[in-house]
Order: sequence, then C-alpha cells, then structure tokens
Amino acid sequence: MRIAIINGPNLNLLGKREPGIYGTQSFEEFLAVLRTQYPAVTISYYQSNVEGELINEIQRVGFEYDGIIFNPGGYTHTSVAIGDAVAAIKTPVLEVHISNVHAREEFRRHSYVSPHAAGVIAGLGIQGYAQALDWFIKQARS
Ligand code: CA2
Repeated sequence: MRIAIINGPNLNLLGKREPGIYGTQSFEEFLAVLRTQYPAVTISYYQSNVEGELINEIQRVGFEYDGIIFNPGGYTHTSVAIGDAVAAIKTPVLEVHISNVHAREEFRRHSYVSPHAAGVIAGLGIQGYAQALDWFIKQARS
C-alpha cells in the first residue's frame, strides 16, 4: 500500500516555532516513528511552500497511490487551484489540520479542499496524520 503525505507552506517549521499551536515535534521525527509503526505501508513525504509545486506533487501521486494525507496549510483557505487539483485526481484525499481550524479565526473555517476530500481531520495535533493513515488501512481491508 502506498500513501503520500503532503504538507503545505510553513509546515517545515513544525517543532521550531509556535509550539502552543503546532506542538514540539518536527515532522521528520514524527514520520520516522510512523514508518516504524507501519512497516507494510510505503509512506512518501513531500513538503513545499510553493503552490504550483504542491499541485505538481498532487498530480504525480494522484493516479498511482492508494491515499493522500494532505495538509494544505494556509492554501487551504485561499487556493482555488489546489482545490481544483484535488478534485481532478483519482486517489482519495484526507485533509488534515494540526490545529482546530474551527476554533480559530473565521477565515480558517473555509476550505477550498474539503468539498473534494474523502474526509477532514482537524485539531488532533500531529496525531491526526496517524489517524488518517489508520483510516486508509482500514478502508483497504474492508
Ligand atoms: O492547523 C493546521 O494544520 C493548518 O493547516 C496550519 C496552517 C494554517 O494556515 C491553517 O489554517 C491550519 C499554518 C501552518 C503553519 O505551520 C507552522 C508550524 C510551526 C510554526 C509556525 C507555523
């Protein structure tokens, strides 16, 4: 089973800034644990701060992989193009947000991605990615 994790802008700063909102662990540390816990799953990881690069990666994995776990970062709330890319691919996408976007500023309540996602996880911290991975594994078994 192949799962792609894609993180959008500023998520390369995880563990370095704003620990109160985004936690203290870097994504690379978390990913190493995830790969150890799920040895049967091939987990690719891609992070970019650039909108078009994220779209290229969505298209690259979007017809071959079994699932995409996608945190579009701030582009969630602004990018028609990223929403269009998610709508255009075959692979199901779970949208993940580390923070509870519904408990923050009003503008974070709208997502251009959610209408095209299989589901949305928000506010569970970095563990939301593990929850998303569990869901894809259980879906594949059923
Ligand atoms: O909660 C999330 O995962 C977000 O997608 C994170 C985005 C934010 O714009 C969304 O509304 C919700 C921001 C990512 C910024 O990541 C940082 C991580 C560490 C330190 C500073 C920023």
